[in-house]
Amino acid sequence: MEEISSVSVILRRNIFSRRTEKTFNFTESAGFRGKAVDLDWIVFRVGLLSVLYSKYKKATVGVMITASHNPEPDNGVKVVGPMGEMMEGSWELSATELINSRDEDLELTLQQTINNFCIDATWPASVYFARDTRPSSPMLAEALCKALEMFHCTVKDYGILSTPQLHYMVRCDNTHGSYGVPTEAGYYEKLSKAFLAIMQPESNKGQYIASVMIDGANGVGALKAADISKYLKHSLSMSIFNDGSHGKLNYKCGADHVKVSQTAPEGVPVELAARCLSFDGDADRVVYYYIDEGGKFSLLDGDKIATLVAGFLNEMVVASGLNLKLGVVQTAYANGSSTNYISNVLKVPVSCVSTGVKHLHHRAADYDVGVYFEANGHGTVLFSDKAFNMIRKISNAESGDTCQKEAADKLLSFVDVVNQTVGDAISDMLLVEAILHERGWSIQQWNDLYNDLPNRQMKVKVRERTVIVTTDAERKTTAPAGLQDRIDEIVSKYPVARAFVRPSGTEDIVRVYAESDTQEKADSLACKVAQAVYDMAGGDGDRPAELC
Ligand code: 16G
Ligand code: MG
Repeated sequence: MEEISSVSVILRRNIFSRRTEKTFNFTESAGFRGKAVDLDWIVFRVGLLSVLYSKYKKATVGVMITASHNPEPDNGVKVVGPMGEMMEGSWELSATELINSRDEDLELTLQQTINNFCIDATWPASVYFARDTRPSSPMLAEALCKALEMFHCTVKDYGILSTPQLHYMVRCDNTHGSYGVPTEAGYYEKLSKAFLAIMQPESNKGQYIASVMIDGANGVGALKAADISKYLKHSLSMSIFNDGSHGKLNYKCGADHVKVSQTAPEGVPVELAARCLSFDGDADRVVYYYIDEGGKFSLLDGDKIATLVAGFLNEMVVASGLNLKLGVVQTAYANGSSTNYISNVLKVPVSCVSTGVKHLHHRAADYDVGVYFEANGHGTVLFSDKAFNMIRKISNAESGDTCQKEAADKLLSFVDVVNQTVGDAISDMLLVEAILHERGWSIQQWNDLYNDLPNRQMKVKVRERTVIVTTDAERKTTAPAGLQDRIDEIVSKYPVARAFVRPSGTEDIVRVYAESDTQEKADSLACKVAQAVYDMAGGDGDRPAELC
């Protein structure tokens, strides 16, 4: 590929040359993240990577510039596969090598990637990209463009989009429109048409059917929620707060802040019993919450959404007379009560996989209807082609059971409300609202389905977090030696308790999760496990005891 030699020319001019000795890891879930000021050369290299990935896949791929829920000075970049999925696992090593190769070796590393993956270099690459609202994102988008320009590939710059919107665009292009139209209007029209078919606002004499208060995390989700609201007529009234007009991105607001702190965000005048929700910085996560009459804050996280969605869809599948395998996929962070509820009340199969969207997405694809959610609010539903075709057949049948046909018609609308490419705060919000409407439930009734076990998350700073090695979908550790026994011993002293630790994929820390029957016990358990990690895995800085 002769274009590869122009890469060296650029680097010789010291533009986008590697500026640090530090090694960057391609985290399997998040691509590359770091301080935005250090990232232009990384984004340039990810641009090169995306071109090769597109040639390898012989399809359009996407590049998203965002650091999601991380603070505003951070940024990041990730590659989106042709159907909106994460990049293949087999490419992670090459991605890491490409980013870490010295400038003088970059040409060779690119060539090796081409050889390793038997890439047809003549295939015309196609890369779609977008960015979130961070001030550093335009500068990084320029670095990306510089890489793409060298390869004469088809490039589409969508400007500012939510992460799931970009995933949607890429899939639309590769399915030649059958998934939807690859424009923002196409996205809003698809989702809103399906939502309106369920909500039928025309029957409500000009009154709003449902209303929500949205914390936009001062990010892209606030802008896009305002955009889609124009398509939703009187089906949903949205009051949007933290819209980026003054506050800082993700600062004391947003889905991650609310989930981790288990408190309402700043900037949202949470009203009694009102349905409130928070998006994260790139709008691929959503969590709900409300304040009850006793003034208590209740959080409805990804687990609550998963149970709501799985329970409803399961009933609809049965009502359509279809024999489809529906299952839920969670991670170790799923609250024990939710797993219990799914298995024992809904009687739906549930699997547990490692943290990170790609693991959940992959496992969900094993089901005809796969519902996956991380407790942090990231998730979606996958309908297999088989499921879609069977639902459509019942819906299109000229004769047959009218109740089954009605259920199938409705299910088809639900299929279109969902962004199946990846978790999508806006689409998930519409999904939840549609189900609550169908059920006639308030947020409190939804919350009352089961009670979460009190839980606590903590972070422990260690010298080298990779000394922690996990197994069994991160629920147990195999290294350092003795740590798991110590955790088991601690956990055994608490009632209905569970705890696990894992190295973060996005921060230089070890995460601790604990749950028990009271908040005090969950806090105390988390603290004891954190201390064990600190003592046995090379703690650095403040001992967790000081934080407890
Ligand atoms: C990333 C992942 C998210 C995961 C989180 C865990 C994607 C798109 N995002 O944000 O799924 O929950 O990392 O972060 O895969 P942690 O490893 O720092 O706990
Ligand atoms: Mg996100």
